[in-house]
Amino acid sequence: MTRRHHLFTLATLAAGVLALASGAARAEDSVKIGVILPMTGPSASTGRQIDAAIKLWLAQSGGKAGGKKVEVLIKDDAGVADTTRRLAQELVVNDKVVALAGFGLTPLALATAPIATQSKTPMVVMAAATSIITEASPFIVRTSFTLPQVSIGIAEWAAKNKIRKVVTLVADYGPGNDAEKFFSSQFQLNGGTVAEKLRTPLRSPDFAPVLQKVRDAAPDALFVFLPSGQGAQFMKQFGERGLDKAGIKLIATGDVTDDDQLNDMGDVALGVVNSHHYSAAHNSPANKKFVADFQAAAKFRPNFMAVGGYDGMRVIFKALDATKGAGGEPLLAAMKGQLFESPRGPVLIDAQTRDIVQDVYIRKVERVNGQLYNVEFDTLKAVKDPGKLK
Ligand code: VNL
Repeated sequence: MTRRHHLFTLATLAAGVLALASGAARAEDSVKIGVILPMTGPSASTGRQIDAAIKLWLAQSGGKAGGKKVEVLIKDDAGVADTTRRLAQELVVNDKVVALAGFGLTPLALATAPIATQSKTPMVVMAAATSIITEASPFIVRTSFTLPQVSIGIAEWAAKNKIRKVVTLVADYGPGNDAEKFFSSQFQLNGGTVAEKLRTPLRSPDFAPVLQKVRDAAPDALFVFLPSGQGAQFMKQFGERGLDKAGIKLIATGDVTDDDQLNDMGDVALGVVNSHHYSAAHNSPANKKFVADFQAAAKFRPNFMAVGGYDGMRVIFKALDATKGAGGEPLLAAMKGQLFESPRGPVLIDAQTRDIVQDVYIRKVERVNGQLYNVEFDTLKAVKDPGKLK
């Protein structure tokens, strides 16, 4: 080797070392959050809503927390649990994310829970709502809601409003089981009768046969829980089969009269009384600003999924502020006990259960300035998940 060649090699090496060092410095100045959502498939509206909410949060916060730049990696699991688990594994091992977030359906959250536990990665559930989820890993924090939490209010309202006999109809999986169980026991406790408990499959449900059974049973009301995205199709068939005209009142959780689809449901939705934790019509300055900013950016109305995503980002960012960007157990600890005003109203991340405590509203679908909204008319304050009071 010539002397000149030696010098050249040394210079190249030195440049390489420098580049590596500055690369490391850059990496230390940023943290990553891994978000897994159903961006395609039957629950794509949930992915679209949460994705838009995350982008709004990033724009408003400047994308920085704990003095670091926050990079959000969004992955599509198409609503398939095996894919969610694989993506979570990759995000933890390869991308070294400080937190996992998203989870559009209960089975997707449950499939990921062991990865959060093993890797000690905080996992923020922004959508899925079966009570048991937070017990699947001590690293899970929830910013959505639970079905027991929102099903009890409508059961009490029904019992107080001359509804004596009810048929229930739920999607046949975790959140549907929760809704059926907690609605029924609360309604029966208040003197009501549940004549029949009907279920439809999570995938490609056909509502015609169950609606015929409802017609035959002739209850005062039909109580319904279906996951976000199925409400419009259900409502259409409820109207087409003339159940509204047959004097069967429709009551539901707010998943059915979802703000994502409500405005296109037409007159059949008018007057439907339901209970939930968020309405785009919630009357507070914080919500008015949220809805205006969201609509300006995304060009559609935010629903309860968007608020779960927006608040989830807030919880992660405030925790990163507290840990100066560190992850693991300190980040989890900084999420517990957070208390703040959400667009939905006041919320608390319960330090013991890691689940959300929030107001639940009784609402009625009304036309406001030519658009359909869930108009809140009663409030149950600071409701804890009744699924955990066993
Ligand atoms: C779940 C619960 C999903 C409520 C939903 O929509 C919903 C779930 C996709 O836990 O799977 O509205």
